[in-house]
Amino acid sequence: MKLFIINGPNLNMLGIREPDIYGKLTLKDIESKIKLHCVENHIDVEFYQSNHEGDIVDIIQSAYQKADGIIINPAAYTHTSVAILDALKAVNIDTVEVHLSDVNSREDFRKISYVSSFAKKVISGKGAEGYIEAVDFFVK
Ligand code: CA2
Repeated sequence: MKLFIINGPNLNMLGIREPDIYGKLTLKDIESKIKLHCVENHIDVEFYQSNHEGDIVDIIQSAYQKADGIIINPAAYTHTSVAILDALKAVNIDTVEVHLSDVNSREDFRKISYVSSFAKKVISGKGAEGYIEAVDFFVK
């Protein structure tokens, strides 16, 4: 079992600002937690982060015939990107969408997700634990 974990724009700034919304952990801290959980469950994992929509499309395409699952936090592109949705549909790999914050209790524009129409599961508002729950989707 191989998983791609993909994080979108500004998530490289985690732990630096807005800890009240996104928590105190840096992206590296979160990736370390996920890695440990994957090792314990004999899962091979690769981490990606990009601030650029086209790069995220390229990463998703590179998962074709390589990954068994994708865990993605598309960040702001969640609410805008048909390109990311189309890339996920093109590779047709089981996908779990994760958000650190509870997007449904924030601004109305955050309630719209293009990716959700393809994702097998959406996890929102559980902080870093959301990524662990997403890995467990592929374990069980
Ligand atoms: O809750 C989430 O995980 C989001 O995907 C995070 C995105 C936001 O646009 C989505 O609506 C919900 C924003 C990530 C921004 O990350 C920051 C990190 C540190 C400081 C400021 C922003």
